[in-house]
Parts: sequence; structure tokens; C-alpha cells
Amino acid sequence: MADLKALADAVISGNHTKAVELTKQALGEKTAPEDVLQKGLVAGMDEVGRRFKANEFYVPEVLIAARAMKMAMEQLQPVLTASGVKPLATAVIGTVKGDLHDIGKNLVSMMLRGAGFNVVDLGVDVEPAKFIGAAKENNAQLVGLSALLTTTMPMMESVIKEVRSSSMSGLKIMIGGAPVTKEYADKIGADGYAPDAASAVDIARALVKA
Ligand code: B1M
Repeated sequence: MADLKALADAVISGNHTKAVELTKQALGEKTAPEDVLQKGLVAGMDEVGRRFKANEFYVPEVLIAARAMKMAMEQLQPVLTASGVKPLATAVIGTVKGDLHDIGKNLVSMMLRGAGFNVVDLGVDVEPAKFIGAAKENNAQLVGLSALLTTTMPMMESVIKEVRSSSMSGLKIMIGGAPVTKEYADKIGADGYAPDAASAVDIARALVKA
């Protein structure tokens, strides 16, 4: 019988070979693809997030866990799509214009994918209009903005202003990045702020439910 706990453990330890093998095995045994996702892969990434928040895991452990998750997802995705399982929500994410830092943003993307979001990652140095265009095109519920430079933080406010004055004014906006604070997020009218990738998952889940 498919061992979804072992699959979660393979993700937590970043053992991609085992994660892929157990995913294939579970699918071969006709385990519901949603269970493979939620009880195996997402459960594993949730624990990775918990350990990261508790400083029991650091960036390298999160990256290897996310790689295991991604490789297992490659097996699972076609089956999920065929069975009509819907993603939790769609999030468009990127590093704002003028800013080339993407390590943290990539972590947030990976953790959101791990939590069952469909993530459209626009990369770095993203113009405000591109966020809105991609959100429209992908029917997104959430936009995620990352900035690592004090000089590019104001670009987040520009994106928020553009979103609020567009036909997508109801889009939820989450921001983050080393120099960003909750106070700053409130000041510029963001819906949510996350200090790290694991908290970003909690905030994103809450925002798309609201
Ligand atoms: Co740059 N850099 N950098 N840099 N760089 C910083 C940010 C800096 C603090 C270093 C310093 O001086 N001490 C400083 C900024 C100072 C300031 O603005 N006050 C700085 C500078 C000045 C610069 C340049 C201007 C240097 C130069 O050329 N003179 C230049 C700018 C280029 C540009 O962007 N236009 C530059 C360039 C670079 C590199 C290209 C060399 C490289 C980036 C490589 C890459 O990203 N692919 C780089 C790096 C690596 C850093 C440091 C060392 C590390 C950043 C990082 O990846 N951290 C950084 C110093 C530091 O932070 N200690 C620094 C690890 C990452 C996991 O954390 O990104 O904070 P972080 O992400 C976290 C959270 O913030 C949060 O979750 C993540 C995971 O927990 N988070 C979100 C991030 N985005 C989020 C989005 C969310 C939610 C949470 O919702 C959407």
C-alpha cells in the first residue's frame, strides 16, 4: 500500500529519488492523486516550512526539499490535471523593477507550489504593468512582490497603486523581502506581509480564503 508518510519524509529529507519512486508507486497503486499531493508532498513541505520558521532548517535544506517536491510533482501533475484537481489558487509572483535578487522570491515560489498554488513566476526586474497583465491573463487571485533593496521597495507601492486603479482592484497583494516590514506593508496598502517563505504560505492561504 502507498506509504504517504514515507513520501512526506522523503520530501522533508530532500531525497528526490525516493520522493519520485514513492510518488510513482502510489500512482501505480491508484492512490487518489489529491491524497498523494496533500498527504504526501504538501504534508512534507508544510513540515519543511515549520522547521524553517523554527530555525531547525536553513535555506539549503529548504532548497533540496523543494527540488524533491518539484521532481515528484512532475510525475503527479499530469495525473492531477487529468483528474480535474484544481490548484488552491493562482499567484503571480516576481521581484520588482530595478531589483535582480531572486533567491528569496524563488523560495517563496517553491513553497507556494508545495502548498498547492499554481504559481506564475515572472522572474526579476518586473515592471508594474507586467504583474497586472499576468494576473489578468492567468486569472490570478494573488500577486506576490519581492524587493531586497531599499531603493526598489517604493516600486511595490507603484504596483499596488496600479492594481488598485485597474480592473483587477480586488487582487490580494502580498509583499516581502529582507528590508520590508509589516509597518511598510500597511503603509503602502498591501494585503499581507511575510517575513519568510514559510510564513508566505500561511499568509497566502489566508488571503485567498478571505
Ligand atoms: Co545584493 N544586496 N546587491 N546581491 N545581496 C543585499 C540585499 C544587501 C543587503 C547587501 C549589503 O549591502 N549588506 C544590499 C542592499 C542594501 C540596501 O538596499 N539597503 C545589496 C546590494 C547593495 C546590492 C547591489 C546594489 C550591489 C552592487 O552592485 N553595488 C546589487 C543590486 C543589483 C540589483 O538588484 N539591481 C546587488 C547584487 C547582488 C547579487 C546579484 C550579487 C546577489 C543576488 C543573486 C540572486 O538573487 N540571484 C546578491 C545577494 C546574494 C545579496 C545578499 C548577500 C543575499 C540576499 C539573499 O539571497 N538572501 C543580500 C544581503 C543579505 O540579505 N544578507 C544582498 C537569502 C534569501 C533566502 O533571503 O531574499 O531575504 P531573502 O528572502 C527571504 C525573505 O526576505 C522572504 O522570504 C525569503 C525566504 O525566507 N521573502 C519574501 C523574500 N521575498 C518575499 C516575497 C514574499 C514574501 C516573503 O511575498 C511575495
